[in-house]
Amino acid sequence: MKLTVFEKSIDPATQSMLEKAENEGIETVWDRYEKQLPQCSFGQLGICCRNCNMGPCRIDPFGEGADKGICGATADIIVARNLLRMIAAGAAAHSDHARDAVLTFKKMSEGEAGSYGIKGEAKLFSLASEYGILAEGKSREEVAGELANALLTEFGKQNGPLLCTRRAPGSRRRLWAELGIEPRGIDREIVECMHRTHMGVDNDATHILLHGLRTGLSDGWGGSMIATDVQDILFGTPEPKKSTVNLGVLSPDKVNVIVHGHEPILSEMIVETAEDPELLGLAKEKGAAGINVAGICCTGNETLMRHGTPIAGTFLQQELAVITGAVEAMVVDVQCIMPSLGSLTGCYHTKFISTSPKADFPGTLRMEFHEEKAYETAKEIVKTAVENFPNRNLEKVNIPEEKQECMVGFSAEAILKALGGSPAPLIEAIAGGAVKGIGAVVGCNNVKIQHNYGHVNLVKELIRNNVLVVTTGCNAIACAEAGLLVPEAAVLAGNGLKGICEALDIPPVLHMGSCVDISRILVLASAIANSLGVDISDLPAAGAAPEWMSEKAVSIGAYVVSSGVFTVLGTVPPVLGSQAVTSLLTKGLDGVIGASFAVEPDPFKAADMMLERIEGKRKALGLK
Ligand code: XCC
Ligand code: SF4
Repeated sequence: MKLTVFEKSIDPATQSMLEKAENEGIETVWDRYEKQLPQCSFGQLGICCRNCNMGPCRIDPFGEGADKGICGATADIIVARNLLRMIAAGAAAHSDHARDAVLTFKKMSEGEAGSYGIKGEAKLFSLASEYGILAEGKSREEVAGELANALLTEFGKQNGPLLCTRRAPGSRRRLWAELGIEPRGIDREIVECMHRTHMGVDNDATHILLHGLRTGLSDGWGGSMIATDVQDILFGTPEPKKSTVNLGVLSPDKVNVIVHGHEPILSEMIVETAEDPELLGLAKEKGAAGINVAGICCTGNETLMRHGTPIAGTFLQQELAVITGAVEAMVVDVQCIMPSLGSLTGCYHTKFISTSPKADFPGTLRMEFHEEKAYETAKEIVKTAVENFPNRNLEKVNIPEEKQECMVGFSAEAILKALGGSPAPLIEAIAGGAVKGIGAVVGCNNVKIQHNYGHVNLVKELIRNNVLVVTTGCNAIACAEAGLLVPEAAVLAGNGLKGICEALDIPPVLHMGSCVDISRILVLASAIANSLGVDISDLPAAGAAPEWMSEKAVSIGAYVVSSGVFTVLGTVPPVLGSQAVTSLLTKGLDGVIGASFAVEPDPFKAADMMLERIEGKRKALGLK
């Protein structure tokens, strides 16, 4: 099977770079995908186990061969354990990111993170009071220090519940408590996943999955929420602003520096140093017209939301950015960074710079990033990029024209502000039927789905049916590329939603940030539910991850559903090898926590499922 560039992506910029790659004989993620086909069906079904060295074991899905592992583990047990390990990895990724943000915050409060400060003072004080810290008579730094310690405690706590869960409606919290899935400590839940899945520990699928929900909750209402909060204090809470996206944001005559990964701790500093007069002078000396910083994946979303820094692309466009031949430095931290970038950058002049003490890749220039010398290191990194500018091979340069305007920066705070201070106008619009409900559409790209096809069509279908969409992560970037994040996109919305967007001058699709910022969606949903006096599961809302691929997305799915939001997955998780697990996830959960998963690769059908759920919730609330 050989896919054409048009089958690989719906995005013209992506298609043209894929053509360039073919012409230059450069391998991309799609080529490697084709070489993996057909993919292992034991893996796809989730029925292979390597959790001990009597194995590996696999279950015969046709019921002819082995129906148990050597220890006696059934397909149900193996599938559930494998899923729990995915949740653990995803929750760990988000929460360890959060831990680093808090540690930076703590160092900042002690005056040991020179270049960082407090840009979100209001958030500092509101969070401090939420954590019971008295601010009176204390300096900002003292309050920050106490808050940092309180936040760090959330990671190592033995007994819950995590304090952020107090933001959830009371009925939801009581349900979690009754089910015994209130998250206790962030690290504790993740460690317990590893313990339970060790050979011969937890061997009941339902029991295993309930802990999966608890671990997910420790991410959504713990790690991710803390990451968002602390980053807002350090860098400011996002507010609406304009920017541009897609590969066309790369500059033909400026030094292009790409920040890729997830932690704004790094990308914030890079953005700042790009305005350093000394570096700008050096750029001029090297024949460049300036320094252009552009993002990829969620670290890009972070700087986009706070500074309007342009975004060069989604997860599946990371290699294509290098293939433009116009990138002087690809600077990465953690998560979603393809190790292929090492050999790929070797084919161009691009410097591949890894910065995280935790993450290295083949072929990188290592420039480890530490808070104490953040500005200096960032400056060194950008200087390396500037000095690389003369090595750009003009014959290899081809930057796609496509770049799209977008309006971003819709934190929960910004949305409430746009509504005039309370969710009341939105609730009225929902009650009156102008807005049918809210769709949260998030998540990655996945080569198994035509790039951006799932994202863009699902979202278009929702807004056409008067569902206001909130988005984060790569879905947000995909929507931006398709021109859905501008107020003018209201013409694609149904009449009711269109009227609201025009009145408020907002897009029908609101960019709420990076993947850890799905916590902002939880906060917004709670604010709406609380002001109606209902549970989140009563709201006319539904979620989707049309092209998800990462383990983080599995953790997200676990906490979104546990928070009461029906969620449609566009790619099939590796669970179909167990009837019991599949039916629990897609049906059984509904009776337990008021929401469940569905799997539907076709975005139009997925939209229908979400609309049906939204209609059902409207009816239950007595809305027409
Ligand atoms: Fe990664 Fe967050 Fe997925 Fe995009 S969406 S591919 S996780 S960057 Ni979260
Ligand atoms: Fe096989 Fe059981 Fe060991 Fe898994 S834990 S590898 S099923 S013996």
